[in-house]
Amino acid sequence: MSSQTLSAMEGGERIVTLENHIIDSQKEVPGASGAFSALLSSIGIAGKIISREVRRAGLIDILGLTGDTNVQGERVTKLDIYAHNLLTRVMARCGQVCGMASEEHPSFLQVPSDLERGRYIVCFDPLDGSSNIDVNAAIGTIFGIWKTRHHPDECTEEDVLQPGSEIVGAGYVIYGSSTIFVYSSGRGVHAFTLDPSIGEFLLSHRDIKTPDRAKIYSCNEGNAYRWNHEGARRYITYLKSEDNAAGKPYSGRYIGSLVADFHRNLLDGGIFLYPADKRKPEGKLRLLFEAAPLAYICEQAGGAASTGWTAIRDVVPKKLHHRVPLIIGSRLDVEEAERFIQGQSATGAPAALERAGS
Ligand code: AHM
Ligand code: MG
Repeated sequence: MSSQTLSAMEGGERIVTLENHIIDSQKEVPGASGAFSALLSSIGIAGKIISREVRRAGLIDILGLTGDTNVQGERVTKLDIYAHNLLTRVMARCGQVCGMASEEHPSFLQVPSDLERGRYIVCFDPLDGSSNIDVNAAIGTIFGIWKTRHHPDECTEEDVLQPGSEIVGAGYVIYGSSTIFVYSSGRGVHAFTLDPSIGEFLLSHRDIKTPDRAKIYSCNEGNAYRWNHEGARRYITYLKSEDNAAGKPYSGRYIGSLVADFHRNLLDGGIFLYPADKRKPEGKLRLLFEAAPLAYICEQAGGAASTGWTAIRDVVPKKLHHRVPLIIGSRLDVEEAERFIQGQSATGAPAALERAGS
């Protein structure tokens, strides 16, 4: 063998595709049938197709895709409905799912009886942050996977109404400067960047751990005057001061696209807040489609997620479109935010005492 060939074999890392990774992870689960792996792979394929469509979104005006019919005379739909239809079709036909729920659909969707049904339930937000498409900001697809409690043929809406603590896998695909697929099935959080030239998601971030302490806070501060809890306002004021636990003001970063805000905070350390407010006393974000899947990912990476009072994983959905206040990100910051919201100071003392002493 020539020395040239030998040096080509040395150095560098193994290139791991999403598919390889899913199969390798399956080998670590004794008795795994491959059903879960097949389901994840199907979501990966849907993510690639949605990515392709999102990449063309800027051409909408030029190609005339905003109407019902494009220049080729083909019927077209808005991107979030396109993503919903695609995911629904892919999930229904992958053979591993018995029922699903989507942020874009009011009711539970059972896989038709003429298709093969599996034991998994999938909840998804097909295109989160879709109001940002027109300004070319990052958007994403969020998904959470649960198991049905019944026989696949008897799965009903009740099977979807499970708390985050019962999730068996979750993830998201972010359509940003790159398309990245992030998932966890309880063995860490891993991210795969799409190489569009070969059409493969390649492992780019192995076993992501989020910092315990944030550098960034993300919230729609324009809503602060109508947040229901004075503690939430006090918390943000505290973050902007030099007297906070970090000893310097946090940076504010808010895209208004949950997946994008979450992804940045996951990698760099950050806290995202969407507190209850007077217009939305129950919160804005949906438990099954947004909060519970991202809480699962965040906890797997060492972070935390809370309503301000309760861990997101413990909230039992009362209906498909159940909404919750969401505080998610670096663990120490989420715990501190909870203390403020519950009327305690950052050190755990009641707010009234702190005010009296100041
Ligand atoms: P969507 O699922 O309809 O896109 O709405 C959810 C989005 C999140 O991505 C984002 O965090 C939030 O709504 C932004 O809300 P606001 O514009 O009120 O700040
Ligand atoms: Mg959404």
